[in-house]
Amino acid sequence: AAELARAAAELAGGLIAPPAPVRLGDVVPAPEHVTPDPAADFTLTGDEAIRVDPAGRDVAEQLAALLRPATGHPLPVADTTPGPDGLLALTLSGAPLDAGATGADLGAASGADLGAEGYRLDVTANGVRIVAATPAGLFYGVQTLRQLLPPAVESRTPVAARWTLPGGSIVDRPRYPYRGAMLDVARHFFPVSDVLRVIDHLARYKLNHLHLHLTDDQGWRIAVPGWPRLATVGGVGEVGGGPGGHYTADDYRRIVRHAAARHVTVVPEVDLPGHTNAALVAYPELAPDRVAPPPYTGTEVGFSYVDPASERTYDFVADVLAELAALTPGPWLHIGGDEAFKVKGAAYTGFVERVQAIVAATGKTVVGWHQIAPAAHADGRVLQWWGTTGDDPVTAEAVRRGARLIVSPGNHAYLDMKYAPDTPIGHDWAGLIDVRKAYDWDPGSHVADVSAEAVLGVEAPLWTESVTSLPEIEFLLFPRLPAVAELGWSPRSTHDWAGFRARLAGHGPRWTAAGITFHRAPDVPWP
Ligand code: TNX
Repeated sequence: AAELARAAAELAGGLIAPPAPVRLGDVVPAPEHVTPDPAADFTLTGDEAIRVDPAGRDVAEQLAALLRPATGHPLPVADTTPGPDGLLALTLSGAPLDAGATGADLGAASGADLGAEGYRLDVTANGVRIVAATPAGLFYGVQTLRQLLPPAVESRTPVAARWTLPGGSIVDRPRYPYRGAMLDVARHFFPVSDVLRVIDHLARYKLNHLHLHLTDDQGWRIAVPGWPRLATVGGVGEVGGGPGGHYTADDYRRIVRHAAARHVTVVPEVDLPGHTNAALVAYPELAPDRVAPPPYTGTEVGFSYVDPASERTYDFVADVLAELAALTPGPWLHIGGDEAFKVKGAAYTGFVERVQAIVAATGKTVVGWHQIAPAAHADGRVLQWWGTTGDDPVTAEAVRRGARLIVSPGNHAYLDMKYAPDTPIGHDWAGLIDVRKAYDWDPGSHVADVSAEAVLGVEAPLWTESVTSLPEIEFLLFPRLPAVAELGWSPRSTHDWAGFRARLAGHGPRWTAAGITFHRAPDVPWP
């Protein structure tokens, strides 16, 4: 039928246009307000320029770079001036909208109301306009615009298609300020190019934090001045005995720059005091017995630790965190703290409290896995909760003392869990996580006795004991990452499994066109 409609339209010289193939509400994460206007579909002619306020120029260039390959349109980027018909406009601030632009909610459209990350997108018969208070908001509007075009827009080579957008207005802003994913580059090492591609995947779904798990028993992946053997010795090897590797300061800066250009903040993690075998191989002076252990290529946890009773350990921690702070423009330093089974009681809390003070001295804010909860509160500190029961009195008590929470339930948000018993890679210690399980929970009320206001956001961690390549990363991310992204972005009122799986289904062809590997999960009605 679509084929026929297109043929008819062509015969009529474009006078009888078929409706847009995508509906305005078919966006993931679900927008806050969607007001379709089917009479206002807009089809790119190829003659459009992208007009933008100078401060939004980078976003306009990104939009052009997204659209040019598949459409073959030149899409020059020009400064904002009241343009001719058929324009794509990116507008910063709360400039008044065109009278009668479209439907409802004009009151919510000013830049100020949209907050730091919100946007308004209007598709009218005359063109497309995105309004936001910040470049980040424009960037998220562009991610939405991209989803309103046919899936072939994701092709990197020219496609003959009608590039029609559905008419109407979207007014949108995130539920949480922290929306993240974690990549474990320690159990298996991944080159910079893979990390950059993961950042692209995050940005597509409006996630704004990439947590890098940089160190573990199997490898130390970041160069540290004054401690060269961490990278050159500790960086060698990985689970299963592969070569491993590490990032130089320049590699790490490339990651940070690529992320920043997509409004993603990098959160570096150095896992302490446990998960440190690779550091001990490189510097046995940090080991409790001062003896270098053999390199570790297995998948057990909880056996290694740096000596919490040695001052040398704190020199090491201070140097490592100072380097990460210097390389990291974002506000967070993650100190791990999980599964340090051999550092107990006061030795553990005393260690964590000293490390929290070291982080504070760098000017950054400390994040740790929820095991650090029993340590004293530190200004602004954030706990990352990864339990599986939703009930954790020790974490709840730390929140009452002032901590905020990133919610990463092992049985909903862990991307390394298998989808089903026959999933070829992944774990099942926290259960099987199909798409519905990844989607059907509420970060705002998940952890008992933690108030909704204490929740900073959500994160989906990918541990990589069983993951060795970019296609395997993508297979575990898609389609569950968009599910967690929607929990982080969309208002709770939009939560609806039936609606979500239908919207998500439309993304399969987008991933195929973009060359992204994904799991054809049976609980999603793929076209
Ligand atoms: C637990 S969750 C870990 C990791 C493992 C993961 C495997 C957490 C903070 N620690 O060390 O990689 O399980 O799923």
